[in-house]
Amino acid sequence: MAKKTYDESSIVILEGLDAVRKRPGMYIGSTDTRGLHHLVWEIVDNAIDEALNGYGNEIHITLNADHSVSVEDHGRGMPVGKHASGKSALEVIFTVLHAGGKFTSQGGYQSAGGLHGVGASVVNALSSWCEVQVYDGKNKWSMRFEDGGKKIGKLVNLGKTNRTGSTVTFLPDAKIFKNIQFSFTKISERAQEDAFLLKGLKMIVTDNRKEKRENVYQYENGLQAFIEEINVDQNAMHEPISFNGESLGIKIAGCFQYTDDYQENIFSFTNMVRTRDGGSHEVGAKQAFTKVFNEFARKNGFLKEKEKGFDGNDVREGLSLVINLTVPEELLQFEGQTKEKLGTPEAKNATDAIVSENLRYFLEENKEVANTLVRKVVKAQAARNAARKARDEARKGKGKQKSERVLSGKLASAQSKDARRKELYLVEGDSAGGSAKQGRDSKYQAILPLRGKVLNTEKASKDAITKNEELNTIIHALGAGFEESFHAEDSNYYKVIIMTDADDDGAHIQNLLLTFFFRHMRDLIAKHMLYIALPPLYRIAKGKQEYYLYSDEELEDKKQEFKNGYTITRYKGLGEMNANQLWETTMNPETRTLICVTLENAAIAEKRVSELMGDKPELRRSWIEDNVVFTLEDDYGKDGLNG
Ligand code: TTJ
Repeated sequence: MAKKTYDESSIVILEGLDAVRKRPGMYIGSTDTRGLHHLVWEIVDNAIDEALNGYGNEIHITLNADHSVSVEDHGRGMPVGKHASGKSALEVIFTVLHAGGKFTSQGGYQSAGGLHGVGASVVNALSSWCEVQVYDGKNKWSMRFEDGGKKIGKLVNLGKTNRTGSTVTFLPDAKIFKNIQFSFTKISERAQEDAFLLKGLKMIVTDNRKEKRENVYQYENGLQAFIEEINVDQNAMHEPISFNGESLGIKIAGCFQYTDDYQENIFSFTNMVRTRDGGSHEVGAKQAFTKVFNEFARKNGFLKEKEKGFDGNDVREGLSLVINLTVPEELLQFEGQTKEKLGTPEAKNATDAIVSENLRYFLEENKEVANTLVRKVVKAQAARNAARKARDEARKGKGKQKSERVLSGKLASAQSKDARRKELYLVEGDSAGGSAKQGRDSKYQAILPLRGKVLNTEKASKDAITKNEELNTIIHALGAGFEESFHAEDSNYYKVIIMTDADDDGAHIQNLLLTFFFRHMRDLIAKHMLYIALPPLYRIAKGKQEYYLYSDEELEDKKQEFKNGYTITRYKGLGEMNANQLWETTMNPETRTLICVTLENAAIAEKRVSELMGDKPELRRSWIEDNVVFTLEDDYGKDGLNG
């Protein structure tokens, strides 16, 4: 192949859009609901960028009745002029894969921060159709693509206009995405987050699919509004404290507030993009909190000279903190597989400096609040020391008798000592529990059958929880502590798998268990150690062929394929499968499908847990759908499962 040199300003990966369709996961991570929403973020980020540059402060996101989505901004309008290639710039934006860059009026690609997505062309490639409208203040232009980005007609002039802006509408391709239902809640939350971060930005999210709904977000002091939202159901210990500053060329804005809870909520952003995996700015902020609290405690006699200082975890119990950095292009650096971790080394000291200065000032100026906060930190430190001591003793064997007594009976434990490979199955009902015990890989898989309903921990006291037989067994089986002393890495099992029937009762049990883990062992979810097993809904057989099917769509497909002469078994519950079938379909790591439970937005999700426990099953179901992100353990594994 002939070597070519590319001008830095126009890095173009010369691949067709079909490459995106062949391996969508490479571009958008997955083809589950997370991947589906990634398409929306991609388009919205472009509109936000324009607002961030000062052009237009209103963005509409509309879920249309035909399941397409429209994003409209009031910016300058995407460029429609001829590009060097002879095509219109608009066509290039939607049909050429760019190395992450953004189109500039000069016709090159501007690096938009490394974190920004993959470009509008990827969205186009994964859509059944995609339509673009541009208003440039003189003319209205339009262009349409179908079937994965194939241009239909030319750039069309639709007449005169004096408005400016861009609108993109697309319908995700149902051949690529298993489910093309957008979540109004998820999109609203993201839009609200953008409005929190960009002062004055108005985000309007409209759902026109069934009953019309609309959310409008706009804030003058967004970071404070963000903190208030996070802490809405908590007892705040003081007013939210907002701060701003600049250090080492980096602008830092933030807000924090302590509640009497033990949970720590840190949200960090860089140039408007969420840095989910933290990075140097979070390290700097944490460093500042630890340092300033220790300083203050020593200065004011809360810590004696010889006493050991607080560690970071003590200081951050009950802290809600949001920081938003504006980092100049030349300093920007992201790390990690998903590039959601800030790498910029300067951001650490810069954030430390600004946070320290403001926190110090706050503590000095509000002595009474400061004293209450330090006393809370002292308590956290004492609790942590006590918990560590108890764990050490339990390991040395002192606590062993007790936990063995508790564990006797129902739990069938696994033989291996390698916690990282061990799995704990929580199984609905004694009969499925029995099959699971027979069918399992007893070296690595432990089984705990759950009888009847699980305790609703939303309303239960700590005492009631530890007295509850099932929950107590879970706590002791994991052996990693409880509530503030819970440490996922100490767990005896690195996968906890909830296995219930695929019916309403099963969904209810899932909910109760999720609530328990969410409230009392949240770290297990944060560390991606909690899973839901997906048992098949049907078995279809024809002659010697047999398939297990996990959805109605899969069943329809198979029926079409077989045409006739097949038999279908509908599984109403796990109990209808024998031990062997249960192993093959739901427990064998080679063939099973697990859904990993992750927290998209822990704080906002927590708010919903309270709402959902109002005992309305519909609410519960939609809470789970909207707030807990179910990611398949291996998104591509499943495709090969039935074929
Ligand atoms: C580029 O330089 C000329 C003026 O406009 C600049 C630009 O790219 N603006 C722009 C892009 N505004 N809005 C977009 C945009 C909006 C949506 C909804 C989707 C996409 C892919 C881009």
